[in-house]
Amino acid sequence: MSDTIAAVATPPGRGAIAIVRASGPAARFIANRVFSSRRKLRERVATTGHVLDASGARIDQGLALLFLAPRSVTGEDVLELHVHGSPAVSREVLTSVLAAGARLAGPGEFTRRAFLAGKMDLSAAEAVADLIEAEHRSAARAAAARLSGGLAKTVERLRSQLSAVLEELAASIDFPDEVPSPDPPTLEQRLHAVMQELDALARSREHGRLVREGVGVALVGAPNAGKSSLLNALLGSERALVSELAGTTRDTLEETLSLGDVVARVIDTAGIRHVSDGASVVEPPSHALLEAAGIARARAALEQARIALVVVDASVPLSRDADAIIAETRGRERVLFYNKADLGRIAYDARAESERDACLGSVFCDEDVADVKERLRSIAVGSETIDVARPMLAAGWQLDAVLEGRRGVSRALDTLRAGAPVDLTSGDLTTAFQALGMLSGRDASEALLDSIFSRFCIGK
Ligand SMILES: Nc1nc2c(ncn2[C@@H]2O[C@H](COP(=O)(O)OP(=O)(O)OP(=O)(O)O)[C@@H](O)[C@H]2O)c(=O)[nH]1
Ligand SMILES: [Mg+2]
Repeated sequence: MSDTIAAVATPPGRGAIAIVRASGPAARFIANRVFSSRRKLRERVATTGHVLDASGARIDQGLALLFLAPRSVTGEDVLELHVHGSPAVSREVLTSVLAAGARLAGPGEFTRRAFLAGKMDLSAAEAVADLIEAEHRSAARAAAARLSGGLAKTVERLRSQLSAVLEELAASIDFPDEVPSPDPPTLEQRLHAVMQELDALARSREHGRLVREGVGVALVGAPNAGKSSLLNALLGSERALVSELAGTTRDTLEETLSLGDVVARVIDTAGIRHVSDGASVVEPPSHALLEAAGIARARAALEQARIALVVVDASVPLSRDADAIIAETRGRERVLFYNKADLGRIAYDARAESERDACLGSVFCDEDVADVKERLRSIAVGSETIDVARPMLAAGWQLDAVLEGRRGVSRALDTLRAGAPVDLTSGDLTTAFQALGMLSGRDASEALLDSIFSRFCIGK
């Protein structure tokens, strides 16, 4: 890692300031080349001066900050140039820094260097990516909790419990006369406790995923059932176009709805009906193609979403199209909302025995809308509450590592329960110990590092 990387660290566009950052052994040299000031640059002191281009001409007035290794984010020498927040200025400053000997950083390369320098563990690095991407508050809080190492601490505690067992086993093998081998029932208890914690961590993956990604909800139903009206009522704003004409919604429309501790990504869709039945519901007939395209999107959204929010017009007898969608979503996680109760409840009263999950209401009634929200939440989260401050697994690779660790411990337990000598467990326990090391990055492979850091933007 002998080269020096540089990038614009602030988001693209205009702002009060832009920061161009360089990290690596040439940072100090670059500072002398591209920054002129009356005072000499001192470590960790903001110095005013001018940023110069390769020919020595002034680009902008600004601040320079120098952090010397190892006291910097990356553990290397780091130069920060704070200039005026115009895209043209930051580009020119970056060009000048590159001309002075840096190369353009790849995505996440600053954070990767911080990780490699031991400034943060891998879960924390991943949490930085999440924090940047977090679109709502609880995701940001969960990422912040991981950044502070909640997960890593839990994992390290489990690892030290395993390593204590491994040391006792090794000692009893090496010095059989002095050190007695661990007592099997006690060992079994200790391993069982570790396994339970691993189980809890594995289960937290679902919550972690929920908080991070939200839950997908597809709003589907026959044309004119009131899907878009329901979306608006849920959001409390007139987001989607609503009209008394069937076929108002053509394209899918995604909005984020807060359900308390998690968010739903609700997709409003075009009314689904059998287009082959005859003319399009909207004229002229050439629009039939558009309608068909809208229905195809609605179907795709329904397929991808975890929860189906099916809206049925309760005030009229059940249409064939509504019936088909109800049948199609049976057995899935869904909320079946019979709407327009203010106008009548014919379809609701005639509903099939199998539709015990159905609810009746109107989008115009706040309580009914709140009830739909509560049903969505309880399907998404279940009866548990999500504690975002508890360590949660946020990525598939983390779950893989926990499961691999769990398998090792479980095999060791099998060995003990079969009455085999205790030292036969040490191979499996070593595997478990190493697998858990992946979580803090101690034993992470290059490929894993690549996939994590590629999620970052350049400059991070
Ligand atoms: N009386 C009454 N009218 C409703 C209710 N919900 C929706 N509507 C009306 O039903 C009509 C259709 O509503 P939309 O929300 O556009 O229906 P949609 O399912 O999105 O329709 P498409 O996008 O065409 O598939 C509008 O005139 C709404 O005002 C309700 O609970 N009661
Ligand atoms: Mg609509």
